[in-house]
Parts: sequence; C-alpha cells; structure tokens
Amino acid sequence: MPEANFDGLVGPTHSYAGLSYGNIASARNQGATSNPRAAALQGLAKMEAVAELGLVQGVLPPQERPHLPTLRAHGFSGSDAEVLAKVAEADPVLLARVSSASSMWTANAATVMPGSDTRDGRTHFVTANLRAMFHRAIEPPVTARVLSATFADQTRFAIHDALPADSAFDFGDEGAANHTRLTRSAANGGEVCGIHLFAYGRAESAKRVPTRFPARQTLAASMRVAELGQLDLSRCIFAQQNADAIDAGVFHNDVICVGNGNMLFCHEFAFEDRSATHAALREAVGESLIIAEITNDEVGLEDVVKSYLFNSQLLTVADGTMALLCPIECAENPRVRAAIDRVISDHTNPLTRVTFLDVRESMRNGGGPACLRLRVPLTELDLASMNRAVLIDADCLAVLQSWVKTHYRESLSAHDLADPLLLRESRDALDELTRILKLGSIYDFQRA
Ligand code: SUG
Repeated sequence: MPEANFDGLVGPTHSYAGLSYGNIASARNQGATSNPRAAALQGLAKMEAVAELGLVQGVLPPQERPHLPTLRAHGFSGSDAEVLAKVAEADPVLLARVSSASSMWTANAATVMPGSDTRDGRTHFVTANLRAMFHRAIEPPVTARVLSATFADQTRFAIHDALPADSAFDFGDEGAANHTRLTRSAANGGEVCGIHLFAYGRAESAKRVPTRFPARQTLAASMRVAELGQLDLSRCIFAQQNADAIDAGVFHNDVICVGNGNMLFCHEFAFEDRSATHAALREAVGESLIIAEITNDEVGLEDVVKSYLFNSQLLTVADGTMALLCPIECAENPRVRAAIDRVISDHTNPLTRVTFLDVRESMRNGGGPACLRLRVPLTELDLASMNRAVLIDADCLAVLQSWVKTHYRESLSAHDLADPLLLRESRDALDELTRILKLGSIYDFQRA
C-alpha cells in the first residue's frame, strides 16, 4: 500500500509572532492578525483533497498552548490567569513562544524509517528535538506521546525520544523536513525498500556554511537518527544543504526539494555539492531514478521561497502516476506555474497532474503543504494495528470541521494570547479532541 500522510491539525492559538529567524514568511508577517478557524479548516480541506486521491490520510492533534508548564518553569507563579498576566507584562515574546501552534508542521515531528528498511523490521520514529527555535524546542515530549498513542503496537513501531538538545552534542534535528526516502519505482509504501537521503545544514567538516541565517539540521544529528532508526548505512546518503539557499530563506530542505518513489523534484541549489549528491543518489537508487531539476534561471531562489514550489506534496496515486499538490501561491506566480507545466508535460517523469490548494494561513508562517504532513510508509498490517480513529474519512472530517467551528476563534492577535478564556477554550477543545481521536491523556493539563 502507498505511504500514508499524517497532517498536523492547526491549533486554536495559531498566530503570527515572527518567531523563526531565517524563515522569511514568519518574519514578514510578524504582528499580523491570524484566523485560527480558517487555518484549521484549510488544513482539513487539504487532508480531504489527499484522501480523495485515494491515499490514506491521518491527523495528529495540536499541542496545548499557551504552555503553562513552560512559563512556570521560567519562574512565573500564581493561578493560570495570573501567570498569563505576568508574562504578558514582563515578556510578551516568551508568551508568544509558548503560545505558538507550530506543532501543526508535522514534517518536523519526527524522522520516519519504515520496517522494510530497518534491522528489526519495525517502523522507527525518531522525535525531532527542534532545538534551533525555542518555541519549537518545547514540542518533542508531547510529540512523542502523540506518536506513541497513534502507533502504540511496540511489536511493529518504535517511538524514540528526541536527541539530547544540550550543547554537549551537536544534535540539531528537524525531523522529516530534512529527510527524503526514495525507492526504485513509484511504489513508496512500507513493503518496498528505500534509500534515505538526509540533508543537513551544518557539520564540522563543512567547507562552507550559511552566514546570514541559522542552519538548523546538523550532520551529527542526521547520523544519529539513522543509527537509532536501525538503517543500513550503505542505504543512507548524507548531503549538505546549499549554504546560499539557507541564506535565501530555505531553512529546511523540504523548501527546495521533494522526493517520492523514484522521483526527486528539486532546485539546482538544493545541495552544496549538486553533482556528488545526484551521483550518490543515482548509484544508490539505480537507473530508474528520475531527477526533475529546476534551474535558477527558470525559477530563482526568491520565487522558490515565496511560492514554496518544492514544499508541495508529490504523491503516488492508484494508477502508479504521481500528482503534485502545490500551494495556491505557485499558480499565482507565472514563472513557477510555467515550470510546473514544463515538468508535467515532460513524459520522461511520472508526474501527470497538479492541484493547487489554499493553505495561506500556514504559508504566512512559512509552512506549506509538505510542512503540514508527516509521511509514514505503512504495510496493511501496520495500518490494521495502529489507532484508526486518527484516520480521515467523510465522517471523521465532518466531526473535525464541526469541532473547529465550535471551538476556534476567527481572529487572534498578540494581546489575545494573555486572555485566560483563550486558554480555557483551547483546553476544552483539546480535551474533546483526544476523545474523538481516542488518544487518551496526552496533554499536561490532562495529567496534572
Ligand atoms: O519552524 N514556522 C515554522 C515553519 C515550519 C515549516 N516546516 C517545514 N519546512 N517542514 C518554523 O520555522 C513560525 C511561527 C511564528 O513566527 O509565529 C514558525 O514556527
């Protein structure tokens, strides 16, 4: 069976706080008013579109935000309302950080290595530590709980905690956003063997590193992830992200490259050493590998980052061809649109169609369609053994849409984050959601 996609549901505190240095959309929209309800409904519409293509689509819940335990650990005390009032006064940036709905971008939840590729035959999830950004570094413990509640059968799935984030190790890990699994054909599920491409931004051995923006993923982390995932290292390729691309706003590799089955769709400046990376991939995957590359003349880095062309989902559909699910911004940019049309009309690759989707609320924070989903190659037995309440069908979709409409606000700005009612609304919503998705008590407020 083809790989499944698990999208992060946008949380009730979705906001624009400009928290991610090096992520241009996040910086540009700092202070804008968000619409959490529209954001969540856009996300659900994307899930529906993928399910309609015949693919298995799941959902992962948002995290509890604002995260009061983090504020208390920072010395704020009193009732929840008092803590919120104090932090709003003393440190509004901290309040924004602990309120971010950033767990929606589940491409950063974990790196997934399916049982067909691992020594013990189990599917391994290594939770990402996300240590580069404070607001994201508080996600991993609950992410691990969510994954454990979703893929609970330990005979089939292994959920690893995040790599240590302290400075004793150079482990900056951003999960699947810097990892691509390729196979010899369009088949991409849990039955077929894969090649694992790990892209990193920084390493001790690197000759050139970005100078303007941070490189979030380190080689040391990628290697440790591959080891924990019990991969055969001869089937792993470690390639450095192009330093100029990171400095142009390509903070994750999935902003400039997407791979699926035997197709890699990428930009000329995806990798620091383009020809060595392509050669290593050809050698590992074999003759059937198709690299559809866009040159910088065709689409420059600025348009890559603005349109999120490569943050599209490249999906294998039932007839064995591939479909590209792009952000609507790609259709609005004539150069990008022309590049997509050119790749589709080139019959030497399996891509035959494109769909444009509106996920603008997420895009304004630098999160496109591919950021919003975690790919999990599953077998039929894996699928049968997992928590099926998180899988999207028409009924589940209707329940989630009405849940969003009941609980989410249509407008949120920075000063709303201190509103104790928002905290209450979010907790009520998440409490109900854990029952809908049969996840048990995953949140701190449910365990207190
Ligand atoms: O980590 N944006 C996220 C976007 C993540 C995109 N993920 C992938 N490319 N896979 C980030 O930079 C912005 C939040 C704010 O500014 O309010 C933010 O966290």
